[in-house]
Amino acid sequence: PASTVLGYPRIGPDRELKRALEAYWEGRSDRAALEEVARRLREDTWRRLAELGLGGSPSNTFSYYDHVLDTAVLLGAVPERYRHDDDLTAYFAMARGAEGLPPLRMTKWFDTNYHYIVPEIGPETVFSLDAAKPLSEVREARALGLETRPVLVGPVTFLLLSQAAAGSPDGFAPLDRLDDVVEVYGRLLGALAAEGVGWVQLDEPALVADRTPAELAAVEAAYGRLGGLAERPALLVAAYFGDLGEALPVLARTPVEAVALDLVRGTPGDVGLLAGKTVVAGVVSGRDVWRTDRDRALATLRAVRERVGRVAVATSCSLLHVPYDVERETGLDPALRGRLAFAEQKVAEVVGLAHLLVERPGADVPRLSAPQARPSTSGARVTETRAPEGGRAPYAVRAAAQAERLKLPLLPVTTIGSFPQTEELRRARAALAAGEIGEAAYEDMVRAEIEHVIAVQERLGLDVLVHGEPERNDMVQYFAEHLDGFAVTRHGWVQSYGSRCTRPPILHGDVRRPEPMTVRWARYAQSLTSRPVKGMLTGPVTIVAWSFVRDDLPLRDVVLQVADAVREEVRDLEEAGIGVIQVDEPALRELLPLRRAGQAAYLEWAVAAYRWATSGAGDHTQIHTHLCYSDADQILAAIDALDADVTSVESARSRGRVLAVMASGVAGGDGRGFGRGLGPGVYDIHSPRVPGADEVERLLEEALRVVPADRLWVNPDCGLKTRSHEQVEAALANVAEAAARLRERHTTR
Ligand code: THG
Ligand code: ZN
Repeated sequence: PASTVLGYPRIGPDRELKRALEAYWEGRSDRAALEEVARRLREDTWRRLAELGLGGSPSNTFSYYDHVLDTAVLLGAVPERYRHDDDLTAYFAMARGAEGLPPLRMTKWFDTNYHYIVPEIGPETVFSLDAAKPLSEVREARALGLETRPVLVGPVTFLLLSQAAAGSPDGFAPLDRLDDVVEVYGRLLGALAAEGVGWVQLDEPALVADRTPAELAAVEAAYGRLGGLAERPALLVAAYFGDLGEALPVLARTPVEAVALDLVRGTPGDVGLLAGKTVVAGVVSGRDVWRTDRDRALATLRAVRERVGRVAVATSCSLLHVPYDVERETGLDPALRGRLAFAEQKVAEVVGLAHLLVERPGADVPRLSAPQARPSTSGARVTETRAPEGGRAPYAVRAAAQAERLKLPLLPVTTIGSFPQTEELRRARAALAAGEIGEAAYEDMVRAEIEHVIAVQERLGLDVLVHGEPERNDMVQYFAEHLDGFAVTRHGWVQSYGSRCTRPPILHGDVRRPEPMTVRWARYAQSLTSRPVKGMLTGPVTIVAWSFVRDDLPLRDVVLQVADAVREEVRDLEEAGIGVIQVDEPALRELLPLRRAGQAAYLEWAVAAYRWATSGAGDHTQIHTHLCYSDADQILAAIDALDADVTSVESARSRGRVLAVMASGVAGGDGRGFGRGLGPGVYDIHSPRVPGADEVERLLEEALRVVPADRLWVNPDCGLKTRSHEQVEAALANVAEAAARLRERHTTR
């Protein structure tokens, strides 16, 4: 049977695209150079997939920035303000902004760590077909002797992920434009058919979340119409990241030729309804780095084949979310490496399973993993021995103890944790990793940076200081490097957005903290000042959300193991005399199940894990937390339930809303709302702009209308890592001045 993957990484095995993009953006190279790197990456991918023996290769999975943005361009949905004679200039303006022009919003692609650009669709948006990209990729592959299947975001998912353009009338939703959009997709299918394209893949992951009857009816109408076209390629609708559920019978009724199911996260369900179509069975996970259990995958494939007849073997979703090649990770423990599969290995698994499914005796079958013997686990360590309730004393008791110990002024000023990472430090860290400099030389630099950062904060008059995190590259990577049970990779880059990537650590065993992870630097920073220095930790949900996680334990148990390690770190920081400890949970919302049915249970254990991590702290230790969401209002009750003494929420884009909800009492559900400290961001660190003291003062006055003065904190809206030292110092000076002015007025009144 056929074998395929739903998509492939595009950043390049050595992040070639990242480098090419950044050179182009900085004016160090031209368009021709960027296009050549891109063309080479596509060629390498197609050739590699063919070499590995894959039956059907996708095309149009490449992107200069984001595939949702590409779809907007394909449909002519470029907002007026971004239009430009040069198409690439317009494209990058939407993605990154331009002089005086902010970019389109960016948000997470379902429950992954990939971020897409949110298209703007209004009642007046004029759609027009621009098929250049998919057509040229088809031709490019054909020139290499390869036929490909263009991949497109499907019309329903595209519109559901779009936002209503500013000025749209109340009640307008982008999905209202489905007929117009489907008309353009229809013309595209005609153009692809004329080009001789046999199959097209339309991605509809939005169908694995809860959908209304009206939305399902729209799906049926759209695919009925596309399926009814006389001139078109065969249609494969791909619905991944979960179960199709009630959308499966809907798709079954449409004339599409094939449906791709995610059989790793979802189940075959009513797959029999798809008899007569090809089922593209996603049995090799595109979301994790584990080798596929061959026997289980084969059993699933056979069961599906029995009910539908025609089956193709595939990945569960695009391989965009995994790194390229585990063979390059020569530094990994070979026993662990043997259990891992990155994109290349997953393609080989798909091909091997397709061979096995036809039981061709003696066929040259690439060796797939036997069911892996996992190291013995004591995974239930936390859960079996105690139900982590993690309650602290009532807030009033804690607040009194903390006030007595910390003696903070009204409207205390602090920052979120990181300070700018200097190029010098980044280079030193690389040199340390390469063995070019010694540990001692590196640590001297870290100490010097901490001294600098503490001195700056004292000079600016901040009240709760931070050490600036110069020793950390990425916060999750840092903790993974210091915890047992994690491995980190050298080349395992995964695209996060545009040119940005992370190397998700691999959580493969029981998590234990062999020794303190952050205490030394916190203690050093505290030794330099009489003001309180905040200890900085990452919360258990976030550490897990931004890693590849073992799949032999419930996620909840894994998170609780990490919570145990964080709890030990909190205790050691406290013992070292650190009076304020921030435990960030920016990814709390990220793991929220796509369907409502699972959300309450998730939030319950996620909050319990956080409380377990932090509740070992004494009353006199002040726990802070920080969350990075503009759409935090979805989970405000859960944020409240974290029970942190001080909560800062990134609110640059939705200040009013977040503040209102937090102060109104809706969050707590008990009429008291956030009855604890609250720090709405007053400096948008995502922009190079330095806010004036007057502006910050106005924002604080606004906040004071809903938050009592004795609970309001003054802080930027996120970490300062991506800004320059100059910008940060200028901005923080203004923030401190605004706080001082208000403090004056509030105490003399
Ligand atoms: N760390 C991790 N995951 C994350 C974030 C993070 N996921 C969500 C969000 N933050 C994603 N945002 C970013 C922001 C910046 C970068 C990556 C993801 C980034 N990466 C560097 C790059 O691509 O050049 C490489 C960083 C490194 O050297 O480790 O700038 O903060 N885990
Ligand atoms: Zn943040």
